[in-house]
Formats: sequence, C-alpha cells, structure tokens
Amino acid sequence: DLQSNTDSPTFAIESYACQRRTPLKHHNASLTEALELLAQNAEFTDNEGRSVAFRRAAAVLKTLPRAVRRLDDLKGLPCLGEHSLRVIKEILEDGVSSEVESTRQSEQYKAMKVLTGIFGVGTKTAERWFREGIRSLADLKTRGGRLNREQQAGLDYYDDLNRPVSKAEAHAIGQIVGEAVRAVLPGAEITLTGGFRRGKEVGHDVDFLITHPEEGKEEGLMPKIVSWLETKGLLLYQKTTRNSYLESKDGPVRPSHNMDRFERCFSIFKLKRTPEVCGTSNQSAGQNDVTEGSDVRQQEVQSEPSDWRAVRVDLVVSPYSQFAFALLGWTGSKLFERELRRWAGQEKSMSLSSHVLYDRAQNRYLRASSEEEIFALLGLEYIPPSQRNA
Ligand code: TTP
Ligand code: MN
Ligand code: MN
Ligand code: MN
Repeated sequence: DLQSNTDSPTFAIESYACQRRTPLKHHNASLTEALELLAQNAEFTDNEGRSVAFRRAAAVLKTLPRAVRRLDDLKGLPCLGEHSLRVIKEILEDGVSSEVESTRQSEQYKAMKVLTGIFGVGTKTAERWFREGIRSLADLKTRGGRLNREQQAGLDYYDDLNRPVSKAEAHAIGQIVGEAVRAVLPGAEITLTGGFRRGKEVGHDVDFLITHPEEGKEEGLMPKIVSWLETKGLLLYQKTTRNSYLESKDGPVRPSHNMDRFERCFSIFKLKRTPEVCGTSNQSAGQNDVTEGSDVRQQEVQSEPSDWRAVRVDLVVSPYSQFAFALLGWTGSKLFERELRRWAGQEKSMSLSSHVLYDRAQNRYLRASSEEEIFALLGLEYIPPSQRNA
C-alpha cells in the first residue's frame, strides 16, 4: 500500500505505455490536464521531444490506482522527468502551477489553440499565421484569401466541429455509414475505431474502419461510399485519398512514418438532428454556420436553429489481410500507438505500422489476424481498447 512508509512501491509501473493498462477515468485529472497543456504548448512551439516527455509523464499518472497527494507517492515511477516533477510539486503544494497558468493565458497558446482548432490547420500553418499577427478567427477572416478547401470548411463549420460529438451521434453516423457500405458492397464489415472504441463518451470525430472478408473486394470501395453519401446530401466536405500502399513498386514498404497509406476519407457529415441523436438538450439551437457572405445573411442564419450539425468523420478501408494492424493502429490513443511503435523498434528490432509488422532481425514480415496476435508477436501482454487511454 502506498500509505505505508516503504521506499519502493508495492507494484511496479512499466515504462512503455503499451505495457500498461490505462483506463479512461483515473484519479489524477488535475495533474494530467496541467501536464497535457504543457505538452500541447510544446507542440505549438515545435518542441516535439518535450511534448512527448510531458505526455508520457501524464500517462503514468493515469495508471495510478489513487490520487497523488505528495511527491513521495511518485517514488520509483518511470517517465517523470525533472520538469514534470517540478510542475506536479507546485500543484500539490499550491493547487496550481504558475508555469501552467501563465502558459494558459499566453497570447501564443490562446491563439494557437483557436487556430489549430480549425479543421485543416496544423501547427505549421497556425504558427505562420501567428507570426503574421493573426490571433483569432475574426483576424483570419479580415485578412482574407488563401485558404484551401479543407481550411475553408473548417472555418465554415468551426463551432460545430469544436463541439464534442456524443456517443448517440457517433451511433447515428455509424448507422448511415453502415447503410452506405451495405448498399455499395454487400458483405463489407464496418468497425468503430478511435476514441469511441476505447470507451470515450465524447469525441472530436468518429472513426470507422471498413474491410471485406474476400481480399480485393475492398479495392476502390471508398469512391463508391462517398458518392452514395453525396447523392443523399449527407456530406458537407470530403477528401478521399487512394491507397498508396499497393502501388509502391517494391511491394510493402517498411513503415517510416506514422501516416498510413490506406484508402481513406476525411469528411464532414451533415447529421440531421433527431430526438434520439440530440437527447433532451439541443445545445446547438441558435448556433450558426459561419457562412461567407453579407452580415444580413449571417444574422438570418444565426436566428434560425439549424436542424442539422456538422460532424467530422474519418473513413478508412483496409484489405482483410491487414485488418488487425489497421484496427490496432486506428484505435489509439495517439500516445499508445507511439509507444507501441517505440517498443517494437527499441525493444524488439521490429517495425510496426497500421499495415504490417516487420522483423528486422529475421528480415521478414509477421502476419497476424487479430490484435491479440500482434501483442503476442511483440512480446506484450494483451491490452484491451478500454485500457489504451494513455
Ligand atoms: P483521432 O481520431 O485523431 O483521435 P481519437 O479518436 O483517439 O480521439 P478524438 O477523435 O476523440 O479526439 O485518431 C484516432 C487514431 O487514428 C489515432 O490512434 C491515430 C490514428 N491515425 C492513423 O493511424 N493515421 C492517420 O493518418 C490519422 C490521422 C490517425
Ligand atoms: Mn477520433
Ligand atoms: Mn482529437
Ligand atoms: Mn480521426
């Protein structure tokens, strides 16, 4: 028990997040929120190493069976660097960390938060805009011009896309995607992935993985799904990317980065509000789309509660033979994925991607038809999706 005055904790915490069970709900939310804010700020200032260090520290706190009360409780825990410990110490002593609070209030953090909150705007673009003096959506609109199609959609549906997607909404989207997929390819299978598969109550989008038990049947499926959805007026935006994996000349390419090569579609759905989907509180009544055009038009849109909302949806098509890898890769969390790849590379001399597992020592690809098999090939205990919330 941690209360007793022993020097070593009675349970050991493994150092890779993929070796541990990380539940969604844990006992150290105020500490992890603080560390994750610093992680995000490090991303905003292009310091990836520091960002990952803060995220790993936060992930360790998420695995603890009780709230941290004093620094002593952290003895022997991995991944807690000097900087993270300093922040934790401040919060334990004063309730807040001055560094966290001043970051939260900083002009750069606030502006980057707003700008990267636009679908289609990454850190690089937001940083450039920040250097140009842009601090808000209003600044961006008055600056005028030069937004790509994705960013324009991000701006048009900004409010909706920054409002959490509920489980009920995810379910409703799943019904629609299911109908579309069955219509264009009978026998195809759809799996909900991402945060909702890990048990999250809300998400920033809804992620689906689609496959067909007969290898090859899934080829070219995405354009058919998309045109079915478009015909029904269910898409506000979509960008489909072809599968670039099969096309590479030398056969399967060894994973070099974490973007995978599946046929995929980043989309924005137009989801009808029904009582089942909204529950009792229609929070969005009166919310407007930020429509380009005159003030008069915006006023009109604003005064009418809309009977639909915009929802970000990611669709991915995987060949059946790669399905287990795709499922593992698209279930997340992002840190859990990152740690799996780091474990594979550093501890096992293997390369893991959302397509394959490659054994560098044996110089061959390792097949797997379930997530359980992949964990086993990696020499890891199986961690179910609900415990991958690192
Ligand atoms: P996200 O949808 O970004 O994150 P999430 O579902 O965990 O949380 P939320 O949407 O609620 O914010 O990513 C889901 C998983 O998809 C994540 O583990 C990373 C993976 N992914 C890829 O494998 N390749 C990609 O190109 C992208 C964008 C994501
Ligand atoms: Mn998601
Ligand atoms: Mn997200
Ligand atoms: Mn996603």
